[in-house]
Amino acid sequence: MNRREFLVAMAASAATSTLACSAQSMAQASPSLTLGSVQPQLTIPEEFVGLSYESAQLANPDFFSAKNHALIQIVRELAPRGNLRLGGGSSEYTTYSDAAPSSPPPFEVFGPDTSKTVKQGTITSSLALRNLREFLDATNWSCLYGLNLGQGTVENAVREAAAADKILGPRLFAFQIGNEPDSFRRRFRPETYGPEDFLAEWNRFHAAVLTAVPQAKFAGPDISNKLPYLTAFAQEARKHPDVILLTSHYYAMGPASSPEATLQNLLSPEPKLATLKQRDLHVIAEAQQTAQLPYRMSEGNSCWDGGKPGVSDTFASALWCASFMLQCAARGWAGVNLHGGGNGYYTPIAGAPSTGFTRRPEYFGMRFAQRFVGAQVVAANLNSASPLVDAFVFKSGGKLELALINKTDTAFNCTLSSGALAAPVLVLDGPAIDAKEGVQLSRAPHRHYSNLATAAPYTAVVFDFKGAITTERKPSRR
Ligand code: BDP
Repeated sequence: MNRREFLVAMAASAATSTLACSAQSMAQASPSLTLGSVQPQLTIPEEFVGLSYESAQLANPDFFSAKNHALIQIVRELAPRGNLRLGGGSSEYTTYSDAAPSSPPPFEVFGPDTSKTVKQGTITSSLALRNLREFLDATNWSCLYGLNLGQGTVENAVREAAAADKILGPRLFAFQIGNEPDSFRRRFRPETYGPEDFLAEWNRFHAAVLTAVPQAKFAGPDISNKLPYLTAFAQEARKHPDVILLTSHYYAMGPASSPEATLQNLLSPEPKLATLKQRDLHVIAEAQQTAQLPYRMSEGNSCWDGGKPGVSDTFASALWCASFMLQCAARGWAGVNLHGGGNGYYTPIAGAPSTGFTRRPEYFGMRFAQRFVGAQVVAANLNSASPLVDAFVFKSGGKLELALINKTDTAFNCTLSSGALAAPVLVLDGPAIDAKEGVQLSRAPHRHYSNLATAAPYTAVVFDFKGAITTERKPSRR
């Protein structure tokens, strides 16, 4: 922390450690927000926001293409920079060909991919890669590119990697080898398949790709939920300077058919069916430590097996998404790729070139998180509040901002002490928690500073702080 950051941190902590919040419920002890110091090492990276699509979507070269103006517009509006991850279940069924497509695309859009989707035989062509490059240039996004390990040959992976490297150029962030290899067992591999077997295969593909593309960079292991694979991969990554990122997936609930995959569960602090439990988060931190690498949640969403209607496509998913993404940011994760495609229930962007595209509720939750890109995390602890209210504090351009996410049906009031004043600047709201339309992210109607910060029922609000917090000075350490 440099001197300036130290001063801001001290000002923040001295002036706001006594921020007192009070809920409307008189029965409850008055909630309080305690701030610690600014964490300059936790700066939200420029490409924090990400989308994830099925590799099979590349079988239609017109989808990710400069011609798809509507999608370009919507992606640019989501984030001026971001990361597009290509992979998913379908990536284990695709092959690559340098030849021009000999027949029309098998579909216009692909997705959602569920356990029942027919994924056989999609082909990624060099035309699709050239169009993808133009799409990435137009959106200013990078690409995390998945190769087929489950059912593909090493020769085909090498051809595909060489073409992707040449065509995508600087837009290619890294390759991933295999999608959810921890689920290969009893699907593409025998009963006994485990992390060591995966690493042996990964090494074979990795070495072959490097022979053809010596400058290639890699991320992984892109697992579903079996963390021993991440631990083993992190050990292996130490040997390979070209591995630049650790990745795994997260679904808050699933499968979609489970009666427990409900809207209320999605909003709870730890959904019962979550594929990654909070008690296991330390395994990710340890893997990062072992490999000395950043970590990215490279695929995930509200509910696996394609999402749940009435949950994944509602305003609840927007509040979940805003809260989840900011939690990931506060942990120092490099980014989050929300999975989607087609007209799936959980896709943040739905539609097709021929019908146009729509912004689903979750899209606005992502934009809420995007607002804090570039900001530094400020340690914050909301005590005695409902577990359904989250508070995050960030420092950006010398100013502090508070994000309050109220996932309850009652208003949440936060009284600020020490002369601090806050004004709402941005509000994420919707007509009802289960509304599928009408979700919006808009400027707060009145930028009025007061010592009371209020988040209406089911809203996420960004507040700007002023007053004692930014004016207080500490003596210099010189
Ligand atoms: C993941 C797959 C992805 C699916 C998703 C789901 O990687 O392709 O779309 O599950 O079931 O395991 O929704």
